[in-house]
Amino acid sequence: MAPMARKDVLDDQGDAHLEVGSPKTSAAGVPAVVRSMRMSVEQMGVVRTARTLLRVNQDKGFDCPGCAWPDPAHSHRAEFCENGAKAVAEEATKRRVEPAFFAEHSIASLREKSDHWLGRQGRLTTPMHKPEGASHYEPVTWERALDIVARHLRELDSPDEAIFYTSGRTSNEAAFAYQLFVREFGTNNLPDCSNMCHESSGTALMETIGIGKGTVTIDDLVAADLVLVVGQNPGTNHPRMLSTLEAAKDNGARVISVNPLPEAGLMTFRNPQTVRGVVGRGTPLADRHLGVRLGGDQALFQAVGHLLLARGTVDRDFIDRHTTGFDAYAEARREIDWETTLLATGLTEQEIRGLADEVATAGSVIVCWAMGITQHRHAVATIQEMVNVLLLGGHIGREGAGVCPVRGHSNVQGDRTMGIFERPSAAFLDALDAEFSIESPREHGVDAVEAVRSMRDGRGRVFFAMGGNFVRAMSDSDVTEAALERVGLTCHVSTKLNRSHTVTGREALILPTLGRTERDVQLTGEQVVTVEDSMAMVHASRGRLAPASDTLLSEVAIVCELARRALPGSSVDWAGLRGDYRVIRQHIARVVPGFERFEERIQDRGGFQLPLPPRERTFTVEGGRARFTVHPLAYPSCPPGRLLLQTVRSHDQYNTTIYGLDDHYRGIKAGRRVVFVNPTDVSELGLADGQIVDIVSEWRGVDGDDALTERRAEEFRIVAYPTARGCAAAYFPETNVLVPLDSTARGSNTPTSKSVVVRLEAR
Ligand SMILES: Nc1nc2c(c(=O)[nH]1)N[C@H]1C(S)=C(S)[C@@H](COP(=O)(O)OP(=O)(O)OC[C@H]3O[C@@H](n4cnc5c(=O)[nH]c(N)nc54)[C@H](O)[C@@H]3O)O[C@H]1N2
Ligand SMILES: Nc1nc2c(c(=O)[nH]1)N[C@H]1C(S)=C(S)[C@@H](COP(=O)(O)OP(=O)(O)OC[C@H]3O[C@@H](n4cnc5c(=O)[nH]c(N)nc54)[C@H](O)[C@@H]3O)O[C@H]1N2
Ligand SMILES: [Mo]
Repeated sequence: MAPMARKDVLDDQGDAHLEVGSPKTSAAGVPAVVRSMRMSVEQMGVVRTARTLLRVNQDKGFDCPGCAWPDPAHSHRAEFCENGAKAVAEEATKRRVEPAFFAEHSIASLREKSDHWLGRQGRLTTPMHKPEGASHYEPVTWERALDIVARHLRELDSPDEAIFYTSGRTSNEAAFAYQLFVREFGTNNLPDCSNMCHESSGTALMETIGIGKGTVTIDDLVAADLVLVVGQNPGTNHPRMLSTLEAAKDNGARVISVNPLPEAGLMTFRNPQTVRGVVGRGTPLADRHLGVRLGGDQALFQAVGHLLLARGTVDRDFIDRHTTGFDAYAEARREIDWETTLLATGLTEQEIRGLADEVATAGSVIVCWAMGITQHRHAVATIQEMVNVLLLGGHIGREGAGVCPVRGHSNVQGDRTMGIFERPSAAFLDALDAEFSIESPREHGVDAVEAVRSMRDGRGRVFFAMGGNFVRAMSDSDVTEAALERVGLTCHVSTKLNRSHTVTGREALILPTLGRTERDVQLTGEQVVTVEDSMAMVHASRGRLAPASDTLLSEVAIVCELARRALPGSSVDWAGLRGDYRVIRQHIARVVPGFERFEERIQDRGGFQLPLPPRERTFTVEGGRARFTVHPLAYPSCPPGRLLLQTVRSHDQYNTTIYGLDDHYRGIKAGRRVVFVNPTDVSELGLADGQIVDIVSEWRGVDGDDALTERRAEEFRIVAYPTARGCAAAYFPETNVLVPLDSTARGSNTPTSKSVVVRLEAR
């Protein structure tokens, strides 16, 4: 294992030039658009920039590869945001990584480079192969590359020795073909980025309301009386959500942010698309900000539940007709231990009562959340407590009310709908088997964490990735890297170079593919793909740009060609699927509920919405009722002298892709190795603002009684910052080395990226 050389990281990340300014109190506005154009023009040139950005989220254009926030239902104006523009520029860049690049750079030398440097090299153009024992990747033909994968798969003792990862940009068509191939091959080993992301939401919602997705639409948000934004930073990660929140506010909604950090986008929003945003002072978005302690949300929502019950402001009719478990819940919430509640939340009783009053008096309430909630040990319980509070007021299946887990990757929700799941339902597999005359395995496969264990322990022998950057995205970087190095073959279908290409099995392949912005031409002509957004709207996406290289194959083509080689006697017409994606959609229409008349319905500009039964108060849980659930109070404990660290995104990154080294809204310039700490904690720890420290994580096992293990991330600069007391924040992926593999959420197995016990060691 070669840990990233510090020197290179310092040179490249320019931390020597790091500047810390004061955090911003408003987001977006003109400077944001100017900044994004600068990056676009640098990567694409002026003409390509204008031509490309005009197509984003447009009729006959492509779906933005940025986030999964939906397009406004009735708007004919294309919405465009700074970070969407960056995501497009990253893909549409004119820079190229050609075979000569790989001849010049050994794999070992690429491994010394930072994520930022790797991404900046440009688009991958040619399939590349690292033969066993070689130090460099060499160009290889598609035929030979796919034969190599097929050979490795054939040589396994069991299909379960292969692992097939998916990131969340893969289209519905590619995802469907991929999971079909994997299941016909004989395994459910389909981990995906969702395992590290919203898995806790899926688990929690499936158990309580019968569907693992959100229940609201954009129109609901605009119609809501009260929107809670909990554990989410939309100013950076879902900038278009701010326009929706602004519309909601114009309509009289109140917005409350619950977050250990006072994130700029929620404090004031300067909408670049309105006159008020450009010349005015912007819209103050959050009416209240609750600076909760990391992991304090379960305690907060239990307290709100208690207060609503005490006031008697509950929707008795809804509870009686549509729920189960109310009596047990009411009994569990009858008493409240204020001391523990205040300790867990870090809030005052007055703040908590204030929140409960708002919920009690609002006619319709929506709770939005993202990684601040899902990446904790008790994430599933926390989400279910939020559901409890909504159920108390009948805030599901009513206009302007419901749950809104805000998804990350632009098609992560669609990939799951298409069957990218290690624990598929029997109904799904039955339908798949009937459609294709195959026999899918019924045994569950591995998720992302189990995939690492499986490779670490020598069971997983082939790692195939449809997109993403697994070694950087996963927790416990050193363990994950060592696991990948044990396998016989690593194979990545990718658009851009990343660190996962440098941490190889004995043999390795990089298969370059089309991005969503590019034209996809197959035998029957130009193809259309589809995606599903965070609100279950499915719509078409048409790539418009010329492909980055003539040699690229689409993800669908790669899957189909691989399947033809790996499954010689297959009953599936793989060439037919590749030649005409409409054929894939016909299959999807017959296998996946809600996709009837698929082809016809994607002709509409806005696409169509998949059925969300809870909107009609139909709950596909036992007894047809939504479930109240009872959970013992949990919150992360942190020994004295230690801090609870969350790992977050800066404004200049997309997950493991580092666009630049600034975090504008948090006042950081030209560097990423910073750790944000409350000023009082800084001085109580005997440290100083600006001091350079190592961050050392301390892990004593799931139950806290194992022997202590430590993990270290070196050379971070302390930035005194108004985060909740006892809490700290630093950027991922640099800090993924600190998150222990076994530290995961109960029930969803999601790494606890927002809750790592650390100490800061002066250097
Ligand atoms: N530009 C850009 N857009 C993106 C991404 C990107 O990297 N860059 N990533 C995409 C993906 S895959 C995803 S999943 C989403 C992620 O979107 P977010 O979830 O917004 O991303 P994070 O940066 O992880 O921010 C977590 C937020 O939760 C808060 N938080 C942390 N812990 C707690 C807690 O215990 N309680 C509460 N109440 N709050 C807490 C943090 O302070 C922070 O504001 O964004 C998507 N969109
Ligand atoms: N510590 C910590 N770790 C985290 C998180 C955290 O908050 N903290 N967040 C987690 C979350 S929410 C997520 S979703 C995961 C993200 O995990 P991943 O999805 O695995 O990671 P990304 O960085 O989004 O993947 C970027 C790579 O995807 C490839 N790519 C981009 N577009 C395409 C495409 O269209 N097709 C193909 N085939 N490849 C493409 C490019 O090669 C690029 O380098 O990370 C997780 N890891
Ligand atoms: Mo995500």
